[in-house]
This record gives sequence, C-alpha cells and structure tokens, in this order.
Amino acid sequence: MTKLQEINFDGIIGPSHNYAGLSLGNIASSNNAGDASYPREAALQGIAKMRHNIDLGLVQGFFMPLDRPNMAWLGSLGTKLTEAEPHIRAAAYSASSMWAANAATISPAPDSADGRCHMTVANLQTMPHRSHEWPGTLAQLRLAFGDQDHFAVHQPIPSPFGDEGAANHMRLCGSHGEAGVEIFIYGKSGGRFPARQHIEASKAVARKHGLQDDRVIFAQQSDKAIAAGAFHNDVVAVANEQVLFAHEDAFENREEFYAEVRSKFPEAEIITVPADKVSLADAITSYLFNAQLVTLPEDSGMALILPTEAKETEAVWSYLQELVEGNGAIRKLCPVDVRQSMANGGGPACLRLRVVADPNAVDQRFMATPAKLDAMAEIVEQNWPKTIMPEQLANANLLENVQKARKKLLQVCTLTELES
Ligand code: SUG
Repeated sequence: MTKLQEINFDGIIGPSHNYAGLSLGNIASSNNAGDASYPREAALQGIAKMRHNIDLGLVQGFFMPLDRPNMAWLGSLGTKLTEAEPHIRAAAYSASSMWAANAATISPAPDSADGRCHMTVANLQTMPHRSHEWPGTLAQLRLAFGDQDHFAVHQPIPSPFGDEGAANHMRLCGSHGEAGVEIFIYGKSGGRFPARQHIEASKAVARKHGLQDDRVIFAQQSDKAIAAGAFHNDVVAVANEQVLFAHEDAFENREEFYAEVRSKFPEAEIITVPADKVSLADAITSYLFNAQLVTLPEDSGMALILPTEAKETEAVWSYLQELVEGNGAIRKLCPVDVRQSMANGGGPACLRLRVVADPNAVDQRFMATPAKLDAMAEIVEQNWPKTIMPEQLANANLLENVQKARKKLLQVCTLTELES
C-alpha cells in the first residue's frame, strides 16, 4: 500500500542568479533590470524557506540548479560566451530554473488512466532565456522520478504551443491522495504583454496524462490580469485540496468558470478576493496569491506561506487578517523572506513544484532533510558569488566561479551524473 503525499520540490537558486530584465510582462524583472544581485543570499533564502516548511511538518524535496551559462545553447546559436551579444549572454547565464513551478505539469496517479503520476516537462518557449531549460530539467525529472511503476515523465509539448508548467495548473481534490479535478489556465491575448500558456499545449498535456474529460477544466486567464503583470496564473490564483483562492480579476469568464468548477467538484470552496479590498496592482506587487497554500498535519487546517512583501502591503495584510480570523479553511499566515527571487518575479510558490507521490518512490537524493540542507547551505556560503552585476557576465572569473560552485553542490548531493 503506497502512501501518497504532497511533496514540494524547490529549485535551489543557482550561483549565476542575476537581474538582466529578461522577462517582458514580469514587472519585477523589468523594474530591477541592471541591479546588483546577491546569489549567495538568494540561495540561503531559498534553503531557509525549505527548512521553514520542514518545520511545519511538510514533505520537502529539491532540484539542482542547471549548468549555466548554457554553452551548448550558445553553440547552437553559432556563438560563444565571449562573442555573444549581451542579451544572449544573459539568457545563457540565467538561473531561471530556480522557479520550479515552471519545470513541469504534474498529474498525480489517482487522476491518470494508468494509475501512475504523469509529468510533462514545460517547453517555456515564449522567453528565450527560459526556452533552453527543458533538456536539463528533463534529465533531472528522469532521474528523480525514474521509477516507472510510479511515474511517467513526458517530453515537452512541441512548438509553437507555449507551455509554462504547473504555474498555470491547479488541482481540486478531497485530499491529495484522492482523484481530483485538474484545472488548466491558458492565456489568449495579454495586450501589451505575451500570453505564455497556449490552450493547445494545455489540452495536449491533459491528453498525454490520461485525464478524464469530466475531471478536467480549461479556463482562460483574464487579459486584464496578464496586462497588469500576472504573467502566470499562480500570480493571481492558488488551489489546495478543496480550496480555490483567487483574485476577482484572475479569470476571463469568472462566473462561467466557477459554475464548471462547482459542477465538476461540488465540494469546492471558492474564496474570491474582491478588487475593492485588494487591487490587482497590490496583488501583483505583494504576490499574495503566489503563496504556497498547504495543508498542515494533524488537522490544523491550511496555511499560506507568503512572501514578506504581503505583510508589508497594508491592504493585503488587513484582508489576510480578516480571512484567518473568519475560521474558514485557511488558518495560518507564514511570511517568508525570498526577496532575491521576488525581485525577479518569483515568490514562494514559483520556487516549488508540487508532486503528489509516495516519497519512497522518489530517488532519495532529491529529498530534503535538515542535515542535507545544512550541508547545502555550507556549500553555498563558501562558493556562491556574493554579488553579480549584469555587466560582469562577460567576465572569465565569474564563469569559473559559477561552474565550480555548482559542481561542489552536485558532489555534496551525490548527483554528479547531472554535471553537464
Ligand atoms: O519566468 N523570472 C521568471 C519568474 C517565474 C515565476 N514563476 C511563477 N510565477 N511560477 C519568469 O518571468 C526573470 C529573469 C531575468 O529577468 O533575469 C525571470 O525569468
């Protein structure tokens, strides 16, 4: 008898973390372009979040940073690091695989036709710096979830259909181990910004995962949300078990979508945050919805693991106080400091990929323990650059340092087969 649990796999923030302003439509990325980044502090913030979540009684895993700069990608573009134009060099250097919510879409075993957990690696083709993540991510997924009795890992959806993974996917269920209803959110026109998730990609993922038509919903993200800077659905909505927590302006045809949710999953508890309490702009700067909405052990209800920015945004924090005092499903607020990631548009939920599985079926090298996190933190302290200015990306010393730093982490985690 297997015991299915929600495991949060966080992307370890890589040593080349920098602010190059590569993501059009991601307001934090554009606003912080050209600033100094602090990779060491960034990675330590991520590790501290994992520790925090283990202390809450949650099951935690992690993914290694990818090999950056991606020399093979530069080669395929007919260039190399020393010769590449600055925006191409920055794209090759990006540490963007830290945002594991974009690694893949996951359909847990109880939802799929063959009773295995299905995962499709995201092609991330809309943004050049993210479009070359998938081969490294796929290699890692194949290793971590190599047990084919439990997992099926799929190739990316082919071009031209953009797929950004779990950031545009939600699941409603009685409890994680029971069959659920999977919700795929796609974009059409984002107005001035690109819509990154294509409906054809979402439909293909649902088919490949063997989901039943009456347990799948496809819904459009509102153009208004994309135009305001919600480049992924997880910037304006989050779900856990029976709860869907969303901004009033998250979906294009909200009432129609809610009606479909209620008909396919009558137990749904929908919490809509009204725009007159929290504006779309406040929701996006505070990343209120990019919280990890988690079920606490021992019937303690649900908690929101939020960025500290949510606490600092007055309208958001007073709404949240009211929410937890109301004795509904969400009982606890846990702010965590992930400012270095936030400055590139990645909150607590962006940094993790949720996989419902038996933890024993996962390659144990990817499972976190407090001792492993301590060992990783030590490697980071000693090897991650303290700071990077985007113009330093042309510097040979930096290249050597980031490559060496990642190798040390792979060694301490005994994952050296991921070296290149
Ligand atoms: O794709 N930022 C990422 C943030 C991803 C957040 N993930 C979720 N919402 N799930 C993105 O826009 C910034 C990189 C730069 O500007 O250097 C970046 O890629």
